[in-house]
Amino acid sequence: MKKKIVLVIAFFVTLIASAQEAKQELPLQYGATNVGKRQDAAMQKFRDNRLGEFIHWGLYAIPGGEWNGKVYNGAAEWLKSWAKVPSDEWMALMKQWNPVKFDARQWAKMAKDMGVRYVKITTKHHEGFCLWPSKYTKYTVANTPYKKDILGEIVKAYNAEGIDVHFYFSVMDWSHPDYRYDIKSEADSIAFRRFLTFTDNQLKELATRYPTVKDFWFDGTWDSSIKKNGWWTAHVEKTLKELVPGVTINSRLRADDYGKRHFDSNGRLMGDYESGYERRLPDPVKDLKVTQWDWEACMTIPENQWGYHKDWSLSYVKTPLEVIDRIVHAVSMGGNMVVNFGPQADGDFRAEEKALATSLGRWMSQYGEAIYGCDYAGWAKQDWGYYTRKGQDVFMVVFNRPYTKQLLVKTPKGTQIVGAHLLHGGSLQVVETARNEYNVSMPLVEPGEPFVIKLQIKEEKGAADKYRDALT
Ligand code: H79
Repeated sequence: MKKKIVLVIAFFVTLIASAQEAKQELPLQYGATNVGKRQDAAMQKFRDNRLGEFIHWGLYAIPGGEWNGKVYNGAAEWLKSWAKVPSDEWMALMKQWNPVKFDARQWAKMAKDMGVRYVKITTKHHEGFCLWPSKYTKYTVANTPYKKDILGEIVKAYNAEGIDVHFYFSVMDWSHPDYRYDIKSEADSIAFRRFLTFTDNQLKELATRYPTVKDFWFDGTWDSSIKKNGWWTAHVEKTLKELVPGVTINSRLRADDYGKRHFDSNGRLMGDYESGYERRLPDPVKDLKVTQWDWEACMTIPENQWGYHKDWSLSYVKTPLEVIDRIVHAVSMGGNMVVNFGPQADGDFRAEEKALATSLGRWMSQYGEAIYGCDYAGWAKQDWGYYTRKGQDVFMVVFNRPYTKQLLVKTPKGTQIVGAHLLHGGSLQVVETARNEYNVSMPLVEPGEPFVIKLQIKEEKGAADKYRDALT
């Protein structure tokens, strides 16, 4: 009798659960295109690169945050909006676009020395000025005193250094008369259709002129006009993937049938990686859900300046160690980090950025083994810093020195530590203090900077499988 009741209850529980599941699953025409993480070689390369350089370069570098004698503290690339400058007046800056010190090979060398494996360059920011000679607008480098195809030179020089080039592209375009923030009438709808065709043309132009492009990173996609045209974002993703085999696309481009952005109405990531982490990072303990998908964060060196701003004293400027902390933090949670640079109007980098690049390069050349190709380790976070993992190698990146001189490590069930050594240094003592708990001793001579310990581990079969499951 009891057994019967249990069976009946189980039947109804299953029925209710499957009914709920069926209710939750909305049929979508323009939802996610991938099931889980992409595992092809191009995506693997995107992921293994881990560290990128963002470059914001456009007309906004000329005023550098100042308009008619007033300095605006907001992001310099938004100055046109802060100072309410009409488009024709803003575009008159093109007459001053003559970056005589621009040397793409020098930029690429700086990037290489910094240890970045890819660059994300603003082909066109919200202002509408194109760094390539686009056929579809007059607002391009071709119509400036400088004339030359800046983007083409960048692609060539960075590729020659073995650095992947990703294109930043703002859909929102303040220079285009057909752009609409919302669609409120038939006339808006017709104008915005023309705008989407213009954008399609520009994107096809970029994909065909620069076929080595590895990624498109869309921005300026939050307006209602775009949310009401989710079909178009799916169409862009599809078209670019047909034109450029292996190309990766960020989630920020995408809206689904219902205008839901980044994640579709069924909760699935759209595009190939989540790109919502702008100037912020997931919590390393509470937000482990991010390890389920690919993601990329981006950061500024001052609080919020992407384009060149003449006065960096108006906000806090991060130190090289704080930048390195964010890079490691991202990788430890299975993400990439892109560090932003805003070159000057003359084509050179400001002294602070050059100094940061040098510091970053020094650390990456020493400890890059714990960054490139590394992923979330799946071990419980400890106070001394972050874990990263590549295959059987688990790295401890130590940012905080304990007075106890012992670094606590808790391993997952079935995982043993059999050795530890300082990267580029000697072996360190490991003491098992409890089941799955160890003390790894601090090096006798402290490196005086965040350093890396490489652990040798032994895993029972089940433990390794569990780790692999976490990656899929
Ligand atoms: O290119 C850099 C920034 O210029 C750009 N993305 C990075 C990589 C960026 N800045 N802000 N944003 C993206 C999001 C902007 C949101 C806002 Fe608004 C714009 C807040 C206020 C104005 C749009 C309008 C959203 C809310 C109101």
